[in-house]
Parts: sequence; C-alpha cells; structure tokens
Amino acid sequence: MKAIILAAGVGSRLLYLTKHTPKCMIHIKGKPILEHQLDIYKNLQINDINVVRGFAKEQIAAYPGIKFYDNDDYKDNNILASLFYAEKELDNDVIVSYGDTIFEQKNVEKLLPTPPGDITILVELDWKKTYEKKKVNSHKDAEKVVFHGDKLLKIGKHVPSEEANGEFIGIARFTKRGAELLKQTFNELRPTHWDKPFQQASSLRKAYLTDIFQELVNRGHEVNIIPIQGGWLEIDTIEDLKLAGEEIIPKKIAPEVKRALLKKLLAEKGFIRAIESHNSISAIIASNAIHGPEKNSFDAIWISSLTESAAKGHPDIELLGIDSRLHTISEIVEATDKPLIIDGDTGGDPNAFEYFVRKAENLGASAVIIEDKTYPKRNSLDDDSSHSLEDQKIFAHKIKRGKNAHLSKDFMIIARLESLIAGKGMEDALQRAEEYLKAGADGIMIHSKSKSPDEILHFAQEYQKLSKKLGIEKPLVCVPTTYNTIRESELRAAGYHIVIHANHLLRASIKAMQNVCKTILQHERSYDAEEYCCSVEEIFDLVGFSDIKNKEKNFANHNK
Ligand code: SPV
Ligand code: MG
Repeated sequence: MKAIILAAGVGSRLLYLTKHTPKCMIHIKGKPILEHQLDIYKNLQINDINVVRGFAKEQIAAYPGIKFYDNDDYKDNNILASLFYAEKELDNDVIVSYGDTIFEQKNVEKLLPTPPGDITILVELDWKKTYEKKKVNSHKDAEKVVFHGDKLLKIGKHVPSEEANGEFIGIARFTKRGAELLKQTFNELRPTHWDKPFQQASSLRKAYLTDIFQELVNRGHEVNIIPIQGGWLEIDTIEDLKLAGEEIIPKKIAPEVKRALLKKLLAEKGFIRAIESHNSISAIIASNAIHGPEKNSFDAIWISSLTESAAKGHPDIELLGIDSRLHTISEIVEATDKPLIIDGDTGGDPNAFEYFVRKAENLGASAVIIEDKTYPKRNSLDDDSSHSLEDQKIFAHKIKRGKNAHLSKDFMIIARLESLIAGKGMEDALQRAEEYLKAGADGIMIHSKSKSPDEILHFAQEYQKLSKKLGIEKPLVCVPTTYNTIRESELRAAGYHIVIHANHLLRASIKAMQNVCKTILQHERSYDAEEYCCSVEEIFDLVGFSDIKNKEKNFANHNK
C-alpha cells in the first residue's frame, strides 16, 4: 500500500495564515497538518508516501523518504489534475488523501482490510453537526454524498443538503484495478474535456476528485463507501481552527521581507491596488478585506498624510513631527503583512528626508512618495490653497540624497508631480518627470484633482513616450480620488502600475461615527445604532484577543 497526499492548492479562506504558507503546513496540535498524516501512514506501515505540492512548495519541509511531485500549474488546475502529477504512483494499491485534513488513525485503518470494491471512499454520517456549530452555517462547501447500502450514487458540493446522507472526508482507497480504472477514465477524457465542462466542473482541468467519482458511477462502475462518525477535521477557515481549539498563529513576515514585497509584487503582477490606512485598526481591516470567488484583496497600504493628520485631529499641512509619523508607521507595519507606501509629503529639507528614508526603511516600509511642492505643503485637494511648486533642480537633488541614504535595494523613492494641481500644465509635469527620473526616482506619481480622468490618461500616454526616450521604465502611480468613476482595469490598461485609494477608510469611519452619534442622540439609546456598528466580538477577533483567549484555554487544558 502506498499513499498520495494532495497538497498543491492555495488556502485562500485562511486569509493571512496561508498567504505565504501551504495549508498542509499550518500547525495544529503542535505540528503541521501534513506531519499528522505522515505519522499516521507510517504507524500503519505505509511507507511509500508521495506528496503533490504546488503553492509555496518550497515551504513544505523535506521529510525523509517522502517523494514530491510538483504541480506548478496549481493556479490553473484543481485537485483531480493535481493527483495526476503523481500518475506514476497509481500503479498499485493506494490511499489518496487531501493534504488539508486531519484524520484520526482509526478512520484510516477502516480502509486497510480487503475493501468492498476497487474504489472506496470514507463518508461522514454526522456531517450536518459540524456545520451547525459554525457561525456561517453553510453546507455549500461540503462534498456531499448520496449513497444506498454501501454504493455511492451522487457526490459533490452541488448535491442538495436535504438529499445528502453523508459527506466525503477527503480520503479514498484504490486497489490496483481501481487505480487502473481511474487512469483509464481520466486519460480517455483528457483530450476531449481538458478545457471543456466535465461533470460539475468548468473543465477536467478544474475538476474535483468528486467529479471523477461521479463520472465513474455514471459509467456504471461501483464506488463503495465506508461510513465513519467523527475523528477528522478539515481546516478550511479561521473559524475551523478556532472550533478545533487551536491557537491561531499568523506567520509574521520579517520587516526586510515585507519591505521587498512591493518590488516583488510589481514584478510578478505588474499592478498594485493600494488602500489608505491611518492607524493599526484601519490597516487590519484593509489587510483582511477580500472579495469574490477569486478572493481579491488589496496589495499594499498607503499611509496617507491627509488621513493620518486628520486621525490625530490636525489639518494636512505637514504638522506632524517625524517621531509621530514613525510611530504610526511602526504601528501599521505591525498590523499588516502588506507592503507599505508612505506619503512623505514634501520630505522636508534634504537632511530631514535622508533621516526619514533611513528610519522608514528600517521599520520595513517599501516606498516613500514625496511631492514637489515647497514646505510646508497644503493638501492637494484643497481648492482654496495656492500650491507653490519646488524648484525642480532642488527637488531632484532631494531625491538623489534620499536614494543615497537608503541601504536596501528594495526600498523605493517615488517622485510625485504636483504640476496639474498647481495649474502649471502637462508640459511642466513631463519636464519634471524627466528631471526626477534622471535623478534616480524609482517611480512617478502624477496627481490630479480633476473630476475627469482625461488629464491623467493623457499624461500616461506622454509618460510612455518619455520612458522610451530616456530608456528608463519606472512604475507610474495615480490617486483617483476626484476622478473616481474610472476603474482600476482601465487605469492599468492606460499604463498605470499603482493605483491608490487614498482616504476612503477614514472617510467611511467618520460617516459611520456621525451616524451612530446622531442615532443615539435621537433615540436616547444605542439599540437603534447597532446597524452602524460591528459587534464587540468582531473587535476581539480583529485585534487578536480571541487568539489570546484560545492560547490560554489550550495551556489550561494541557496542564489539567
Ligand atoms: C494623501 O492621501 O494624503 C495625499 C493624496 O497626499 S491627496 O490627499 O489627494 O493629496
Ligand atoms: Mg498627503
């Protein structure tokens, strides 16, 4: 008997825990999930163990005697395709298991005696109970099963909960003949269905193991089930970890790794979505935000001078001292694993800028953007202010001083052009862009307070010509606050590499706070304001209080 563990996928529902780590390497009860499985297989004398890895494969520890197969296309395929990276191991009696699930040995043992047929799967009978405990009581992700006697009839996430009498727990045994049948069926389908709908999947490439089981059943083959009750745990969400009474230990990234992330992401993705933060809690919220089936999230945090000043009750006129700013930066670095882009205002005089660059770099920030206005600047969106521009040679010199000051090749200094804000026009902006690029700027931000994106779209075209002329290709940044109907995809297509949503989290919180104040005053109680408030429990979760409580509980349990 041999084993194949499928551990290639990304665990996106575990948010920051699996951002850099494969799910199978998350620690449960003191060791990685994968190690739990390896130990069980070894206890049962199954020593030919194979692991299919993909996402962050370098983080899967090399265990003696374990063979690895690499699914480097893991982003574009799914678990069935993953299994076939280890096709050559499907040549004998084999147990296949999901790498993100913990099983008790007694369950695996049920698969060891002569099986009822050539393909056997373990099915949980009490499956609904697990979901009742969850806050998001959703059965939709369960691989539900309908069986009769010991024969599988239907399987997959799509099976209606009312109809299901079990859940597949992610562990199956194939006899030599069963493995042969699986290979034959898959290889017969591959030429015709690789990119075509297959069972419930959009294609064979994207299919689940359950899709091929259903196919086999539909073709008249027998898939047998062995029922179990409890003794297994699939770790899909942070809540699952909590239900398991686990400590939630995010893998913190070191400041130097975080600092390098912006350049790395620019190289890998070519486009960065940044969102403003002004303190730890806004950075935590920004970092945890995900949207849609693709689990889209922000790539970077912008520490805005407007919102940081406002959060401290100040106007945005370069009032905050360097220690205050560094304090905010260090709070935010601690609160997020995202790279930070700091709004450096004018940077002050070159000596002050040098000092700031060194400190910010040391804290783990990835970039500072300085604007070419004279100190002290006024916020660019203020219509009443007359914005005076710095002499471009003096500003270029400040950039050079900053570039000479930082020590790591990863830190970026981006020059922000205020020509359009100051009413000096496109020519002035382009000329300054040239001057600053020649001075060594790592990127250019063009700012505009026009309601229409036309001027920044025009600038992007001219910037591309300038980049060609100079032979210097550096990222282009914009801040669509006033021209906010244009989408990121359009800005990207126009040649922008970083888009910053510069003030929205502070604005959102101000509005919510105003609503709450008004509502409590009006109703003489807080009940009516609940709809504008998150729960206190949510605060506990966001700032790690729940994790501390879990750790204490675990400690107490272990020392009973
Ligand atoms: C900030 O967010 O502080 C900025 C952008 O500098 S803006 O407010 O538009 O000037
Ligand atoms: Mg600012």
